[in-house]
Amino acid sequence: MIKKYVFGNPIETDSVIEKIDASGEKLPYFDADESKKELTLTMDRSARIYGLGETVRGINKRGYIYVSNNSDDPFHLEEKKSLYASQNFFVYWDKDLVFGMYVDTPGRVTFDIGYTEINTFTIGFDDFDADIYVVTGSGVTDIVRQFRKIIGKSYVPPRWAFGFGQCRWSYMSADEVREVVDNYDKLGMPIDSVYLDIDYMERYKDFTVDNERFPDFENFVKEMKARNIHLIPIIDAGVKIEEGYDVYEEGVAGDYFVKKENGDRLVAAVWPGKVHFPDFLKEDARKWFGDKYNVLLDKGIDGFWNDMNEPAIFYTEDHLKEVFDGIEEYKGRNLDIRSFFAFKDLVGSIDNNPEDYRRFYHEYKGQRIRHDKVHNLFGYNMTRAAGEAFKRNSPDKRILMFSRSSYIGAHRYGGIWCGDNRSWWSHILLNVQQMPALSMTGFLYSGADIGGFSADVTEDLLMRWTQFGIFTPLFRNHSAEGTRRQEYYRFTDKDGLKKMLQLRYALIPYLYSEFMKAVNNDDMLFKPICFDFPEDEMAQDTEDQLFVGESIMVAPIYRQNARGRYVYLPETMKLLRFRSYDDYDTEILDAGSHYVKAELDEVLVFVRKGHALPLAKPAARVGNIDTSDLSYECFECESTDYELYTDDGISR
Ligand code: MIG
Repeated sequence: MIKKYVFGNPIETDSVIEKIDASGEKLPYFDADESKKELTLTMDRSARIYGLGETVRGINKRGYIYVSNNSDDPFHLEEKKSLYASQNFFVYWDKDLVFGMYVDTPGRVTFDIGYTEINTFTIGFDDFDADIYVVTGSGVTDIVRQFRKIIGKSYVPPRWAFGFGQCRWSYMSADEVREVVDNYDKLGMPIDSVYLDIDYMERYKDFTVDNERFPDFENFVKEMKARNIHLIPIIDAGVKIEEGYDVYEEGVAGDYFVKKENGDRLVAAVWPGKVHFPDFLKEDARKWFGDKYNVLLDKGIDGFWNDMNEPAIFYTEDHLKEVFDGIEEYKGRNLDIRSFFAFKDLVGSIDNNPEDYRRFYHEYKGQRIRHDKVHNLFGYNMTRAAGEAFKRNSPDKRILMFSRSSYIGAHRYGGIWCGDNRSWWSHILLNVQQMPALSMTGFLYSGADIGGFSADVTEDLLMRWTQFGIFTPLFRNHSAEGTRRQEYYRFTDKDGLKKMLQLRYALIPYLYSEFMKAVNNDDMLFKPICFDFPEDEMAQDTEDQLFVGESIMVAPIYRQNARGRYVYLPETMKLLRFRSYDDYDTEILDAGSHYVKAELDEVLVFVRKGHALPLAKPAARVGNIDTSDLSYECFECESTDYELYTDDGISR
C-alpha cells in the first residue's frame, strides 16, 4: 500500500505518474518538526537502509550522511555527500518493521542516517515542501515493486545497446574511430558502438559536427552502420553563445534560455566557452531542444549521452567579476594566513559554486522559480526533452539515451552512467554497490565507466572490472583525456580480454531477457542477496555479491592480486568458473562460505537452485547473436523452465 503525505507546498516533479490522493493522517514512523524542517526516526539496532540510487559507500546506507544535490564532482571519495543524482527513495528495514519512503522534492534534501547521532535517521530540508510517499508491503521486494509501479516503466534502449561500447575523451577524428573499430574487428573482439566525446563538435557547439575532423559525417555514419557500428555522440547542457550559430539564435528568439532576476540571460562558461542554459523545465524549451537531436538523427545517429547537466558550471560571468574584484582587495596587502586562505578559497571555489545556482530562474509550470529550489530537476528534464522528442520523432524505433545527472522520473526517458570514477580497485566495488540502488529507483539501463575514467588503468584492473561490467546493461569502457589509453586491444592478454567480451555477448540473451522482465514487472535487475534471503544474517552483511536477474549470483573480484575470494552462498548453488563462454568448469557448492579460486582471466557465476542460465554463441555484433541457438546451464531445473523474453530489439 502507498500513502502520500504532503508537507508545505511541494513543487511538482512529475516523477510519480499515478494519481494518489493525500492522506489526511499523520506521517508514520518519522516525527515531523516543522520549525527545524526535519523528519526524525530512531533506528532500531537491527535496522538497515537501502536505496538512494547513485551515492558513495555501501549497499546498506546506514552510518553516513547523503545530500541530494546534483553535483559535478569527479572525486567519488568515501567522504562525499553528493554525486550527480538525486534518487530520494529508500527502504527502512529492521527485525520488526519494513517500509519504503520516497521524498519527492526538487531542492536539497539531507539524509542523515546515523551520522550526527548514531541511531537517529534525520531527513532535513532547505524548504519544508515535499510529497512524501510511504510504501508498505509484504517485504522489501514487494515494496520496491509497488514504488516502481507509481513512477512508471523504466526506459528501454535498443537491444544493440547491450553490446560493448568503446569510449574515450576524445576520439579526435573519423580516422581514429575507424582505427578503433579496425582493431577490435581484426582481433575478433565483439563491439557494437563507439562513443564520440566533445571533440566531434565544432568548438563544442551542440548539434554541430567538426567538418575537418569528421568530414562528410553523414557518410561516415553510413560507413559505420554498414559495419554495424553505432556512433554515440555526447550532448552537453550549455549552448555556446555565438552569433550565427542557429541553436544559440533560436534559443534567444524563442526565449528558451534561463534568466537572472533582472531578466538578462545567465552567462555561464563550460567547454564551449560562454554559454546559455536552455530552460529544460519549460515545456516549449524542452520541445525545441528535443527536436534539435534531429540534426544528428537525420544523419543516421541512433543514440546519445547527455553530459554536464547538473548543470556543471565552470564559472558565471557575474561571479567571475566578483572574484576579480575580490582579488583586487588582496593585492599589495601583507596577507596574514587567514586572509591567504580566504584568498585561495575565493579563487579555488569558482566552479560549481552554490551562489551561482541562486543566480537564475526557471519558468516551470507557469511559475518563476529560482534554480536552487528545483536544482535536481535540471538533468532529468534535459533527458526528458530528448526522450519526449524521440517518441515524437522516432515513434517506431528506440533511441539510445543515458544521462549523467538524474532524478527519479528520468528513468522513463533514459538510463544513467555513474560519471567520473577513477581507475581504482575501490571503484569496482563502488560500481557493484551502486547497481542495486539504481535498480530500486528504476534506472535499469545503467553502468559505470569500465576500467575507470580518471587515473591510469592497469591491465589487471581492467580485466577484473570488465568481469563485473559484462553483467551491467550499459557496458562501456571510457577513460579521460590525458590518461593511459584503455582500449582492450592495447593490453598483453588480448585473448583473455577477448574471451571476457565474448562472454558478455554469450550472456546477452539472458541479460536482455532479465532486463525486459524487470522493466515489465517493475522488478530489480540487481539485488543484494538478502533481498531474497531476508532472514539470513550472513546475507544481510554481504555487500559484494549480487543477484543479476532471476538465475544467477555474481561475486566479482575487486582486490588487486587476489586469485580468488570468499563467497557466501545463502543456499546450494552451481558454480560456473568461466575462462570463456565455452571453457568453464562447474561445481555444486553447498550453502555457506567458501574460498573460491578465480585466476585473473576467470569469472565466477553462480546458478541458483531451480534456475537456468541461457548462453548464446557469441558474435561480433549483438545483431548476429542467434537467440534460437542457446545452450542452458541448469541447476535442478530444465531449460524449458526458463522464460526467455525476446523481441525484435528495436521497435517500441
Ligand atoms: O568536464 O566530455 O563525465 O564522461 O568524457 C568533463 C568530457 C566533461 C565529463 C563526463 C565524461 C566526459 C567529459 N565530461
